[in-house]
Amino acid sequence: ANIRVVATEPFEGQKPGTSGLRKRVTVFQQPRYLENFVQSVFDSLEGFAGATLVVGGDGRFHNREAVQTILKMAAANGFGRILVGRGGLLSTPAASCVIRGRRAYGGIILSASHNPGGPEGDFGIKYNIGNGGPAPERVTDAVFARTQSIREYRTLDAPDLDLERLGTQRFGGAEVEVIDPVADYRDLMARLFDFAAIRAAFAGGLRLRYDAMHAVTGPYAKAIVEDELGAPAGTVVNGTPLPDFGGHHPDPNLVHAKALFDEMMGPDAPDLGAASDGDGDRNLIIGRGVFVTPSDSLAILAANMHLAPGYRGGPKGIARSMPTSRAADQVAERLGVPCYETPTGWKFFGTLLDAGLATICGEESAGTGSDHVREKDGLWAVLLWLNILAARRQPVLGIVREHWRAHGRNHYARHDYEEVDAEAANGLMSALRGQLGALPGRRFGVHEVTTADDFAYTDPVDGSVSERQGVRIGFADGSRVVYRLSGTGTAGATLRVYIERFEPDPDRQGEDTQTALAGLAAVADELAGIRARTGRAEPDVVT
Ligand code: VG1
Ligand code: CO
Repeated sequence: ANIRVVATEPFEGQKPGTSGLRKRVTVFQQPRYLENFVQSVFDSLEGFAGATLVVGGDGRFHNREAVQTILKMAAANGFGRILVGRGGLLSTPAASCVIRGRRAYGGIILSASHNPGGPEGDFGIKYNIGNGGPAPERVTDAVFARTQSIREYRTLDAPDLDLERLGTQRFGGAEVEVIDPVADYRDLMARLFDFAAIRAAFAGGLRLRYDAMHAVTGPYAKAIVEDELGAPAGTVVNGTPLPDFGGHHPDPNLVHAKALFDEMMGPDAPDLGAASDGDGDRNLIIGRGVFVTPSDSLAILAANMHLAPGYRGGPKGIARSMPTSRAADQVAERLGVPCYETPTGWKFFGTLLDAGLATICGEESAGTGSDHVREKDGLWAVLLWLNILAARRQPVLGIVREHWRAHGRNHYARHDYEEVDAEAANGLMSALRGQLGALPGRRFGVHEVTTADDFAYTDPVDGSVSERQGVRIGFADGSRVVYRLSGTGTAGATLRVYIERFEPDPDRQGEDTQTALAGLAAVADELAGIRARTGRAEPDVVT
């Protein structure tokens, strides 16, 4: 096969966001668009000649075409060995697991996560470094700079590779190995969790419903939960990955996983309901009759993870993204371990995990993970919950209530205003930033502002600084409202408003979250002028 150098010109807007470059499929289908980005990644890296690259994606529309393009470019750019999941599939956490376990130089993951797929849907690509985690900002900044000056890319003149045939094939100057996308990951899970105890729990009647949302986790969940742990066939629903996710949003929240929610609130609800997103890094947890907010799930997992063999000593530290509720902080305090507050996006957890400062990390957006990989991991969170249920032999509701009683309850909700006019959204944020100095001391009904700032983060390990990560307003009673704009959307702007109120009194912890937060939500609107500036009376999604 011959290496071909192809002339190209820069495309505008190839700037990676919270998690890689995400655009409409039609944007990625433009000739040279994907090639430019991939070549810009390779141009920003050093010393990978002969090294190993991992490639895989969530199976969405355009995944196969993109995988073929990347294999040819990786071979032409001098990688010695490329590992690709069969069919071009790898969940995001499995890709992280393979990069680490096989000591690869890095990996390319194709996904737009929870965004819809199909010809009219979204596509995405991101680069992960050798620790298995998303490239830090210094790398993504270099890639973006390169996309603005790129003039040529390198590819292989070769027929498409057979992605269904397991094993090694020669490909230009490189070797491509098609791997089972599940095997490495399943082995890792078996080392972390008490599979025998979970198996016994299933045999004793424990019931799980796992909604894979026609996304990438189907094969993983079936192999592990049904085949390995003995849950009855049919435990995993929507288990076949489809290029358009069956026409749904593969977003595991109460809106898009409504059927699961209804089942869990119904008369014949199983013990645990779970779902994961397009690329398998998010998790939704619902107990019989109780939705567990992702922030609470993080806290409860942190408080109970010592029950799993892989985490016997409990966490060395806990990390959460800034907008995530402070439920995890209560656990850290109780355990006497540090709690880190990072900007939104998993890339900020990497240094803490590498340095052994944190064992478990989480985000309010249904992301939880640990130092076993360097991505959030949806199925991992479900298995940890199963391990805890098997060890404690208590219903989810009981575990949640006990947790609140011991640590207090953090009522929490996120209000999303989607596809807002970008100018209006930016105007809202700059107006907020403009009044930060004047806010402390102001009263909104019973709520008095005590602190107001724009979150800036200094990484405690490498000292890198990330500014303007979201506006935080703190109130006298410990409540909090956070505002930020999404970095993963592909159309207009998405305003996210995060609302949190701490309730220490066990007699009042049963209150409905929306009721408990209604007053603060009104303050959040008044403070930022959401209605007035965006013309929206209601959020599109509340999670
Ligand atoms: C969102 C979430 C963030 C998450 C990111 C990627 O980002 O808020 O917590 O890390 O998606 O998740 P943003 O910038 O839109 O708020 V995934 O599962 O889409 O890779
Ligand atoms: Co995801």
